[in-house]
Amino acid sequence: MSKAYVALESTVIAHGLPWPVNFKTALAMEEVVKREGAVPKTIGIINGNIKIGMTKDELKYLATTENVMKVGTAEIPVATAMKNNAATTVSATLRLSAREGIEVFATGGIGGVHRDVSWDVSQDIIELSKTDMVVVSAGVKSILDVEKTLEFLETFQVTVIGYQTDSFPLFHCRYSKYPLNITVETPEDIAAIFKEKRKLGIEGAILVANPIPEEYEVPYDELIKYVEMAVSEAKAKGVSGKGLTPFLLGRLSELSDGKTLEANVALLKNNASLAGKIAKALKKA
Ligand code: PSU
Ligand code: MN
Repeated sequence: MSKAYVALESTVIAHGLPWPVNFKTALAMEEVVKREGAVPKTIGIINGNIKIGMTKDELKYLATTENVMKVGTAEIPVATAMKNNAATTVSATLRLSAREGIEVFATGGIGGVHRDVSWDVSQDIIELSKTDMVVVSAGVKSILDVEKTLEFLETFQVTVIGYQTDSFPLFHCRYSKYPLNITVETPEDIAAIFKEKRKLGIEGAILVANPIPEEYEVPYDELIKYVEMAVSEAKAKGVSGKGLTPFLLGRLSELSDGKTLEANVALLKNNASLAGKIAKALKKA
């Protein structure tokens, strides 16, 4: 591929953010990527058709339509065969965009190991271990069991790199008590590491952990209080499976009076910006 492309996912639009913030953020992320001189491609499935890049109307359709499936890689063929509308998670977006030769992808935070449930581990991690891509995230969502998620990433040989930080960022806040082994300072360094990984035939993604801009972060202690409340509510209500992450993100926003929602939008744009820079750097060297 000759242009510097950046893939964007659609689960955050259909299930991660409320209307109209979802639609506005989808457009804003594309704008940010363009401003960096790269080309955004938001991935989704409409009436069974895989979209690599969506029109404004298609983005609006996914942002407003009821009964949009949330698909990981495992459910992609179901959505296409059944002619469904589907939003792609990190795993599905990785798989579909890599097929098109795209090398950089911006999301908010990857899925991982959930807290306080017997077993809920996202497909995202397995896909990251298999598919070549630079994935820019603001770390792991604060609603997850961060320690277990980091260990899973390690087990599955995902290269995790902090961007200008040596502490693993927690999505809504910049720091956690978990240190990172690897830190880089520039988009060019990330591009160089990705190229080397490809050259050596080491498959899988590089997960770039990019902390939320300081002015938007929610203080750790406050955040954890909301997370614990939301997780225990989910447990009491029996929320599980694909509905769990959207439920928790929604409750955090209510409990924090919209602070976590504002933070989520800010980190998404910040990740789109870094992804654009990395995509450009990959084309230069
Ligand atoms: N980033 C956000 N909001 C989101 C997500 C990422 O800012 O909603 C989505 C991604 O699509 C990710 C999914 O793959 O959350 C994780 O879902 P689960 O925990 O069910 O695997
Ligand atoms: Mn899950």
